[in-house]
Amino acid sequence: MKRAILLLPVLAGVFVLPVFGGTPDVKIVSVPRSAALAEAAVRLDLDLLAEIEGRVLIAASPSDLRKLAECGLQIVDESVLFAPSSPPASSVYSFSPIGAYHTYRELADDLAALQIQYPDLARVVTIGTSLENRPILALKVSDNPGLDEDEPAVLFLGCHHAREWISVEVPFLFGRRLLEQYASDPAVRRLVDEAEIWIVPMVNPDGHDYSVRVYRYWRKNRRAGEGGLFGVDLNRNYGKAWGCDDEGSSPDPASDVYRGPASFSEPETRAVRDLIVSRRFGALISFHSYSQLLLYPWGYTTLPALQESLLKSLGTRLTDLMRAVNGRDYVCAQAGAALYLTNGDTTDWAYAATGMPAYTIELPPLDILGGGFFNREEDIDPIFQENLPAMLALVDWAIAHPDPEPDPADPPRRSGRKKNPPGPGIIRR
Ligand code: 0X9
Ligand code: CA
Ligand code: ZN
Repeated sequence: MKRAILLLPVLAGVFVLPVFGGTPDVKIVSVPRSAALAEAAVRLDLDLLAEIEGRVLIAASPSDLRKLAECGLQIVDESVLFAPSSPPASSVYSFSPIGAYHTYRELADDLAALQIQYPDLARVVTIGTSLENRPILALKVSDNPGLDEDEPAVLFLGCHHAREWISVEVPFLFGRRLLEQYASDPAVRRLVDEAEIWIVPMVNPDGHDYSVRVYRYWRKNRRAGEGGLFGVDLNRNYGKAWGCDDEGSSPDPASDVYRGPASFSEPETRAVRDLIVSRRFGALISFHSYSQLLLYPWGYTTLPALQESLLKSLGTRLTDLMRAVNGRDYVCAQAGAALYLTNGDTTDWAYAATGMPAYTIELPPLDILGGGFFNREEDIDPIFQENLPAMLALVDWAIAHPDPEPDPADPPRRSGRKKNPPGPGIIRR
């Protein structure tokens, strides 16, 4: 029979997962690594895909499955990891191509609906236009949203990376939640009254659309380059230590971490930059997925930022709040020291430019076995709920600390260190 064309190469700890083009009767399963499996793999000519944390992923036909069961191997069905989430039952009536997740169009419609429903609290603002001419939309939540009030602003960003769909939903749900609770929850009302809360759920609409319609694992934007190469990694295109080495980003347009020809070469990063410099921002979270981390600057060096102790203590408070909701552990750490080096990332630039605490949250799951970039639709709400108290606490913190000073420190480039030490989760970009 024809084998599933699913490859899962593990390259220096970087997972690259091509689209699942398998035959429908092939299941992705995992079994524990064992001598019995090794023997069966040779005898049955099994299609072994990868080994992760002691379990071996296999593309198995029905007859493979039967034979594995005969060998007494404990089989876990992992198919859900590799299937795009299916639309919920309700979408039979109103079809949505990616179920509970937002397409760009659905996001634009839902944001517009929020402004109509809450005209005294919500404004949809176009902060820029993507390469393919999609408005990059922000939801501003504040009392007097039509005015620029002299209040600390807090920024929540989602979807620099196209395939990280959950990172759209968490900031969007936060905005909706603030609006829904304003009338009934005095704590929410105080935050909305005393701050301006800015939410950009989809920084990279072109990439997201491509991920929805063409290739689920697309990461970058859709910049067309020579020779049919596409895409700049928007989280390598910001202006702090941009391109300072080729370890934290790549000059090669074919690379998934291509930094672009210059800092802020892309309209999507310029839109975020222009928003940030346009008013007094006091804190920022940029959502990504996956691996349950809360990361703070610097990402381009292992050396600590001048405000390391604040970044760490505030960050740890946030992860404590997150853990308390569902018991799910998020690790708080310096990005460049704990994960891998990057240069040109959002939070390094935002922190350098303004002095505000700027965090990257890597949402669940913890690893590829938990689903990688495919969070089940039923997990969207729990993931949002566990991030909610941290988001509220950060707004509260910004109100109490209204005047961040830019960090003048520009640590000397790069301490002598080994390449890409293993971080707390699976290392992948
Ligand atoms: O590599 C990134 O841009 C982020 N991870 S992701 O898997 N979502 O692509 C992490 C950026 C955090 N910064 C550093 N690790 N330096
Ligand atoms: Ca306000
Ligand atoms: Zn990301």
